[in-house]
Amino acid sequence: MTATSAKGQGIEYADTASEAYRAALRVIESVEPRIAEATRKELDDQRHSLKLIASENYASPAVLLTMGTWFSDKYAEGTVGHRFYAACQNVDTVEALAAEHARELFGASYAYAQPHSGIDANLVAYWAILATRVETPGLAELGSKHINDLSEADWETLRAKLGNQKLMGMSLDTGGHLTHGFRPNISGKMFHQRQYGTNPETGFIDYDAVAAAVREFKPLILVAGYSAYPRRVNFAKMREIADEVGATFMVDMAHFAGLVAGKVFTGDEDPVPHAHVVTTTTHKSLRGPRGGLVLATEEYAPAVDKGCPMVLGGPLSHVMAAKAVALAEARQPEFRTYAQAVADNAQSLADGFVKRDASLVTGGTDNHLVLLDVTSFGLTGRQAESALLDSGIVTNRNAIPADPNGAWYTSGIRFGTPALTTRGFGADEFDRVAELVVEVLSNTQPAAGPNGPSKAKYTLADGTADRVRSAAAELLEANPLYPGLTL
Ligand code: DSN
Repeated sequence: MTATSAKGQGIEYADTASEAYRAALRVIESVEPRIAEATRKELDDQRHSLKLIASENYASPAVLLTMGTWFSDKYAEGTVGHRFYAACQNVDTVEALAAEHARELFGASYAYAQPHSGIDANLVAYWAILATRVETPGLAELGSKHINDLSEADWETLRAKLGNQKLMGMSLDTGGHLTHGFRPNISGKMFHQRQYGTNPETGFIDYDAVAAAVREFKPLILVAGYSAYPRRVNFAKMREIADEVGATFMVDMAHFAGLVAGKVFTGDEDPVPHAHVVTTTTHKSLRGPRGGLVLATEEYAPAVDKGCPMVLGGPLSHVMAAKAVALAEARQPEFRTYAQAVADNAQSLADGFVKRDASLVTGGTDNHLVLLDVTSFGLTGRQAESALLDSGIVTNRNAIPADPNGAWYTSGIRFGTPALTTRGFGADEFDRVAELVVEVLSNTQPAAGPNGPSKAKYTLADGTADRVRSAAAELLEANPLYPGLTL
């Protein structure tokens, strides 16, 4: 087994990794023992719970160890070969390698490895699009080459133009992300925004309805991508829709980048050949360190390359190094096996729910996530999430389309298969997971708080949590996390 296999992480060098972590924890302990203790406990907690959060995974020891180095100490604002600080030759090596692996893995002409997170990646992308589509032509119109040469009045004119652009993305309650134009997020404040949703009957994207909305609104940027939509997207169709109004087409593939890397999503479902700009995180289905990445066509590359210091603070070189390692892992043939297993397992989880009469948004899945409507159990998402957690099942509550309980309490639970697939869970184990989830939710009742009805309080029938925890323990012991790693 290697670090990139579908089952298990880092068995080959478990002894070496164990020695490294034991030594590191001794060093940490000598300064702040409570941090060493929390670090040990976190591994123990992760080992002993069913991690079903769709946006989480387990990075390999190689990826994790790469982050703990002196690259953290180096400032390197700017980009490869063009830094605002001296002595960045080794950071240049790291950043160039991360970008090279990303380009090769995704077949992109340009990759930017600096974003610290998905939100940062999206901000870099938005500003790169604004720079390319609004600032550069605006400067030319004003007869200037650089914004510093503009008069106060001309600068105000250009600033007003930059702040007067339109963005359209998928609404949060139908599965989009808050950075796709949700008003409380900066994206909803920076742009005039409108959102497209899904068909209220089916829960699927209705491309004709999206096209009609885009034709009417005429956004500068059309965003596709999702955090909680359990279906694939036809990016070729979305690009056609964007082209009709001259919109820049951007895809946020943070959730499903691993399925793109692993060639589960190909052709019209692969965003890279269709989008002008693609953003992602590196830690979800892609199984790397926490961080972001931007891919772009030649047209947008020069502006994306200015992401730091335009939008980003100094690059996290230690994390870029770990991105390079993770992307190298994802280029191995084993990663395709893993990605296919992630999708197959989601199918098995969804089937497991459906055959036990649980209600799923869109009736199923064809990606890595499943969205369960818990109103059929008489619960809010918040109550369901807490009862599952009591039983050792870690999930997150999530809005469902037109959610009657809003974005805080919600009416859904989102499940994802990337993490447990890394541990080695297969179709049978995911069917058992569905059974355990249904057992918990069937034994959970809403309860009143001291001031009356509550969307958070619940009672769990006696014995349920212990019974489910011990059933989960059997699955977890058969599929250990970081097997052989001892602290
Ligand atoms: N927080 C991520 C998720 O859970 O989907 C997206 O930002």
